[in-house]
Amino acid sequence: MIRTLSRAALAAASLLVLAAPALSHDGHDHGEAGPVVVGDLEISGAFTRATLPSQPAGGGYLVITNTGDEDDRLLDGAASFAGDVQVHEMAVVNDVMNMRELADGLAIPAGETVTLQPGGYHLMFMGLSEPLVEGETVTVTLEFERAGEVEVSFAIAAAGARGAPDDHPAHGGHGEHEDAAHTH
Ligand SMILES: [Cu+2]
Repeated sequence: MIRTLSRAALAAASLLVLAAPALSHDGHDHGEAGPVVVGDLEISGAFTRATLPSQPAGGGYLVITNTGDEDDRLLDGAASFAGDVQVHEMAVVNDVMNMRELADGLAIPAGETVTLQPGGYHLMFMGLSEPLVEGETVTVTLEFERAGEVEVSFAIAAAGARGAPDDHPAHGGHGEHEDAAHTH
């Protein structure tokens, strides 16, 4: 297909300026990558959180802006440090906030910004092969329906970083915790 690349590039460039300072945390910024542009998508603020050796899964968080005229969709992901990467949402089931996989992916509507964050939509790194260590970075390949595949660097923040109220490295037992609730 033919795209108006110059227009997309201009739009992406202006967004980069706006998005760059949007996220900050306690110092360990040295490994954090800048915004990534793929097709009409601009991806920024990607981070995950340090895990305990006993933690089977970790959450991934990022901001995705669709600067184009066509809807896109985050379908899937892959990472060398995890057995699987899934797209999850939080949902209330039987009065309990829990998470579930979005089998059809997550819509990234044209002209809109979708934020994956603690307590909301997020990536789930299933079957961690090693603990995630604060201050390091990991690379995750994301697959979008239209924009295709893109590699994104995720900064590893402290366990419980960025203020999610239910966010602490528990070992399970209460369903609201997205990092501990997985058994599959
Ligand atoms: Cu999850």
